[in-house]
Amino acid sequence: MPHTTAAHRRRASRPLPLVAVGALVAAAVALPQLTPDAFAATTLRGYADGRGVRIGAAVGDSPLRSDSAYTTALDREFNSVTAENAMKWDAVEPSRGGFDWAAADRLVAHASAHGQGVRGHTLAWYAQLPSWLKNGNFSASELNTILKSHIDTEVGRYKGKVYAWDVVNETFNEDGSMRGSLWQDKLGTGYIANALRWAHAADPAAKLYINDYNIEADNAKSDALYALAKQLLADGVPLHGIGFQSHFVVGQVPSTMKANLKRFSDLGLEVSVTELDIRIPLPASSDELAQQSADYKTASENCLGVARCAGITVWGVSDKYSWIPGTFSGYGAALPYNESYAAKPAYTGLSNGLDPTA
Ligand code: 9MR
Repeated sequence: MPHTTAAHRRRASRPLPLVAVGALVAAAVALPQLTPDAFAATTLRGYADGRGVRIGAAVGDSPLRSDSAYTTALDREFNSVTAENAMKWDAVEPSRGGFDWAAADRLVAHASAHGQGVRGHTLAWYAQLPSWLKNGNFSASELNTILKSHIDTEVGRYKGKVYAWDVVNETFNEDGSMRGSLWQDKLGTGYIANALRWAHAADPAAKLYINDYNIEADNAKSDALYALAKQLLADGVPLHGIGFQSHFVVGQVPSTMKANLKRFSDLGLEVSVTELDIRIPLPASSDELAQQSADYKTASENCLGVARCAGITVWGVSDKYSWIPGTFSGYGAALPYNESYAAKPAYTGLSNGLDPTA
């Protein structure tokens, strides 16, 4: 998607009236083709296109296949998608060397049909590992081979179709120490540089990210990530971006978020909000929904106000399928659409965050 050119920005920020569009399409073979990203400026993706950034949503395979209200909202509003689960290790390589691409391919095909980019999620993570891998008791050298082969195969398969990969996910504890995981415990911190190098070799054009939660504020965890990122860059490792998941509680967008994202951007790295949702204790009051709207605006502006912000992804489209109630008992209502696909105040907050004139 040509989302950064000045010509594109001009085209997308001033959409033609429908009558004029019709006349153009009828009259002109030689005029530039209308592209799928020329969406009404008043949709989220219209605003994002106008700014040359991504507005994404995490997509579940089940609603993608079965819920047309879901796909209607997804395709109207978002110019980027992330596989909520379909590209994780347990989904893709359920047995050693035995790959199942069905759900991941479905999402990539859907994205391509709807003018959406794909964020790849995720390659080296402690969770959602298949049991053959978790319980295999592999030596360090075997594990190294297994990780390389998984990355070669998955990144290679989607070469040119995934614009950014969360290569490494959730690798720190809250106090900034390295989190124990299959990879960390057996391979040491060096697995991170290796994973990034292997991913880069498999798709040199994809932007490669380290992604984590509770790193939005300036704190011990983000300090540790900052030090690691700086070291990786000094070592010439192909790290291109930091993903700030941004799973927030209503009223608690960290006050240091923008300055914190800026320090990573100042290293020359892209910054992206990758999993934004803002949970509310249920039932949500109208005051809380209004606060959530303000929080969506603040969180998106905290990224978009930083030079190298590449975009914002929300972790789901509607409250109907959000992971929040299943994990945080008593909380929910975290996304821009409610369970019946009515836009909530949060939608307006996000939209205003993307609209440079709001
Ligand atoms: O939303 C995902 C949920 O459907 C899965 O059950 C869960 C399993 O770990 O993972 C969720 O997505 C996580 C993401 O991959 C990484 N950051 C935290 C997200 C929420 O748990």
